[in-house]
Amino acid sequence: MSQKTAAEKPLSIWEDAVKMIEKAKSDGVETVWDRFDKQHPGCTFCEKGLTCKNCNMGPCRISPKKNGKMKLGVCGADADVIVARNFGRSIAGGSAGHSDHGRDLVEVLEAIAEGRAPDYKIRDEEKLRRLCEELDLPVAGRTTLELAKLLADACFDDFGSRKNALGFTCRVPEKRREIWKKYGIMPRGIDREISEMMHRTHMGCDNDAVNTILHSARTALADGWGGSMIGTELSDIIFGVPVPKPSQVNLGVIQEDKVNILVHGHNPVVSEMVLAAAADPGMLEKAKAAGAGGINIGGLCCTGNELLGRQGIPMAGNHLMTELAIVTGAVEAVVVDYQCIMPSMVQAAACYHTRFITTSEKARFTGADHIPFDTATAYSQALDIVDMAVTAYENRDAGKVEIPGAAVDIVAGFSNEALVSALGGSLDPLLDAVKNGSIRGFAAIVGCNNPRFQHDSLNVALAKNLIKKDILVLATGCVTTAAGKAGLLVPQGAKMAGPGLQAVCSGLDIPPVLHFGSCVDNSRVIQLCGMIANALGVDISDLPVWGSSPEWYSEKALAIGLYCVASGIPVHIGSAPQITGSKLVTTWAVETLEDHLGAKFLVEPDMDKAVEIMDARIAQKRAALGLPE
Ligand code: XCC
Ligand code: SF4
Repeated sequence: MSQKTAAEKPLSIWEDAVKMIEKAKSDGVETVWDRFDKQHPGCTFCEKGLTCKNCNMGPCRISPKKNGKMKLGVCGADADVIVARNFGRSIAGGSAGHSDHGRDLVEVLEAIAEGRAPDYKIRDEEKLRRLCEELDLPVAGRTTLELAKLLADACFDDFGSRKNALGFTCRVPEKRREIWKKYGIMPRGIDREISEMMHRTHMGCDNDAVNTILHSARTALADGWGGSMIGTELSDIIFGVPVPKPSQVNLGVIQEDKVNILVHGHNPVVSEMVLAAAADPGMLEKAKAAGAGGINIGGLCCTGNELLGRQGIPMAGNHLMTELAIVTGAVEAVVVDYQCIMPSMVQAAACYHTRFITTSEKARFTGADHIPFDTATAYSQALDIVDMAVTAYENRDAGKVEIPGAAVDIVAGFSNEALVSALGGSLDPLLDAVKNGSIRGFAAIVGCNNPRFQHDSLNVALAKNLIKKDILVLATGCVTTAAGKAGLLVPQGAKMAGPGLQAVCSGLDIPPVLHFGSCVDNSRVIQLCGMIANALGVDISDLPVWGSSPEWYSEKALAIGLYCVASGIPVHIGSAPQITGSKLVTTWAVETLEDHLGAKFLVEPDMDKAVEIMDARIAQKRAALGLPE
């Protein structure tokens, strides 16, 4: 966002954000927007994906020569190869993030089974058994803990090199599996695909851009139907399947008279324990003695979404709100695990009494307090964390406290299980609504904020435009907070929807935008698409569905986009990835993929135009299925 646009309109559509951006200025706290202005406009080579740093003959930056031909890198790589390699490495990065998170859950499940994680338990035995059966594991006569071990082993196997297809690809419609086989993109092993992506993009390996793109798709599929799906499913088994429950969003959920602890990151393993420790009678006693009215746990980003969906904690904010939450001056501790945690939060916290506490060896921050979290000693370490927050409360400077905005009511915590049960036990009522046109289609809006855009403006505009067209929206990641603040996560929000969706929402008492969890929970979305496609006897690419990430910023969002496309779900994004330096790769992304995989990317920063295109495709798909408009 240039200085000029910044002067024209506020940096965020939310009053709580705008107030805190002002306060940050007067408190001398630098924010993401300040740094964005200093970085942009940036390097055009990099923006187009035309910089290669993959070896020490370079770095190379290539551009068109006067005669229209492209220069080559020192090794001879052309624009197509360099762009495809860079893109592939981004996909590997995003897939690694989700999947290594998934692996952490497998380790916890195994530790529970072996009695090494006494503070955790299996909260959903039924789902554990159901998954084991689905994966064709020998369940007969086994105890819960034996099943847990069996499932953990099966999931570990999915990370390796011994399989031809990941376990959960059993959920993929037959037609889609055939396409994957035809193009050689059936995901085999999660670590294998990621590692092979790194290998292929080393100097002197995969020098055919299309071939690299196809392996990128395979890597992303290993994320969606592998790492992310394992993360979601195992979290459900250990912490419970999300069911809808009331909660609240925005900075107003921070309570002036309480010890406020914000959990931030992605993995629920630490934050669930912190939530439990915050209810510890000894801690509450200590908080009272310090003059506080209690201990309040609020969420940021996806760890927040994990705990909101399962335990109903309120959400303080999404990605671009994370620094601003500290600026309220009323946060005693920010407890983080990994991913999407701005390094600047250490400095922001240092401007107040806030303790910034890291817990993962994979994500240490210089200057932070580090608690090396171990599932063997989880509860006592969580007590230590809460204790640090309570102690910090005594250092709070009342003069620096300002909590903007009133909390907004939401209903959150949908899952496929919860959806089916809201429908009375089967998907049929939903399918009927799709068939008779009261619901014209589905769109999953995924995550993220990006200071390129006015904060949350695209997320909210897109959601509102879609529901007006009777398109049911599933929200995951950071967009959930935006939808919540806009009043879209309550059944009354259906007033903003078209007549068909309005009727469905009031009949089922559900919001027009369903909180479907964190970013790894996009695995629920592809699973649902698989279920619907199977029920209709078609491929996922035949369904009237879309994915979208209007304000995407992260490699993980890119991986989600690509696994959706490779699964047959077209994906809209608000800004182009760094691939525009290659006409070939760009054309593949926005056109050619459709011919081969039945779905492609749409890049469109204007939400009115985007919805027009999305709507037209939904109409087309409905017609092809013989459904009325
Ligand atoms: Fe990160 Fe998941 Fe994006 Fe939010 S939404 S900015 S990835 S926290 Ni997934
Ligand atoms: Fe340059 Fe080739 Fe090395 Fe990349 S791999 S830095 S293009 S020489």
